[in-house]
Amino acid sequence: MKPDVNRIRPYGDHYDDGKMQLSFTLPLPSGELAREAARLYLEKMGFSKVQVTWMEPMGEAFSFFVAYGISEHSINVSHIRTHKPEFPLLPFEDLLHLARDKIKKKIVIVGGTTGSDAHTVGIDAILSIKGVAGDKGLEYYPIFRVVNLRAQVSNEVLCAKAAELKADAILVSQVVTQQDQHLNNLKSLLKLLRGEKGLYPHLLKIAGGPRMDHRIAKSLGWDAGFGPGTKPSEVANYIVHELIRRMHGKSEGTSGTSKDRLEGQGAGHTRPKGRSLFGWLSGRGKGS
Ligand code: B12
Repeated sequence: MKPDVNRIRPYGDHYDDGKMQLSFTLPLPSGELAREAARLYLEKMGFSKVQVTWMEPMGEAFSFFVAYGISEHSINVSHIRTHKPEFPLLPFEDLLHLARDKIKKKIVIVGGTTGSDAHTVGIDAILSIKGVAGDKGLEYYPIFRVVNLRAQVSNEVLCAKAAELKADAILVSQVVTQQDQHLNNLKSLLKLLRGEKGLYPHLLKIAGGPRMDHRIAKSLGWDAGFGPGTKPSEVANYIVHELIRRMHGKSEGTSGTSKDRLEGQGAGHTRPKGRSLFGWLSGRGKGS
């Protein structure tokens, strides 16, 4: 069966039936009243033929439900624009070669999980040498100097460390999302970074976490966002290509014309004429 891209609906028991599984919690003790409230709530949302198939007490005052219902809505996917940073995925050796050729210095990366968030596994998967799923972390790449500040790092400390070490990229993990604390935290960190004088104008600001994606990160003013299943090699490639693009105007092997790549990055970030790339990067070049 070839789906009609102008009119995509969920698949439950059979093609195009619109049937969906939902799970949610209501602040009501388990019982017939709670079950009926769950059913009516889903009907109010527009679902038909609602079946509440599972109800379980969550303490005395709450109930958890699993339910099925049919949605009449469809979505036209022919005009949907996806949000992912675009860059070529080079093999390890090729990436090292490109970075050495074009950047000519170690790329300094400062990372951590910020705010009160204590989760370190995600940031370690990206930064530490062991990596994740057989994909080595950024510490394994000789082109990077990685400083992992681990978890519960305050925004002030991260910002100061990035300035002190002349970071080329900061990598922030946010796992706890209750009350949107991840979004608020990333917003305040960005504000701090914008006010910090000692940072490179080309500094890459990269956010990640299980409920993060490129669209969310960009909407907060960050350069890129990476979500579940991210491999360190993807992040390594993004960093190298994007730094080269900012320094040379475009990345090797890419058109550098994707809208994403052009948003929010002014020409002021390009290396001044007559100044060596290394000099400009390290702030030691003519006229720095
Ligand atoms: C392990 C764990 C813990 C451990 C953490 C140990 C440690 N040293 O990290 C401990 C027990 C300490 C813990 C504590 C808490 N936890 Co916890 N924890 C988990 C658990 C089970 C696994 C998280 C994990 O390690 N995932 C594996 C990593 C590899 O995945 P990842 O983080 O998504 O990372 C990948 C990508 O997202 C991405 N990525 C992540 N970060 C970054 C950063 C960058 C820059 C980039 C590029 C990519 C990237 O790349 C990674 C690799 O692919 C999850 C549930 C779950 N199954 O996911 C709950 C979970 C995250 N915890 C949760 C909660 C609520 C808590 C507590 C608040 C509980 C409590 N009431 O005390 C506390 C938090 C305390 C605090 N101050 O932060 C909730 C979060 C809910 C929410 N959305 O807000 C979860 C989802 C559990 C749940 N279902 O309720 N937790």
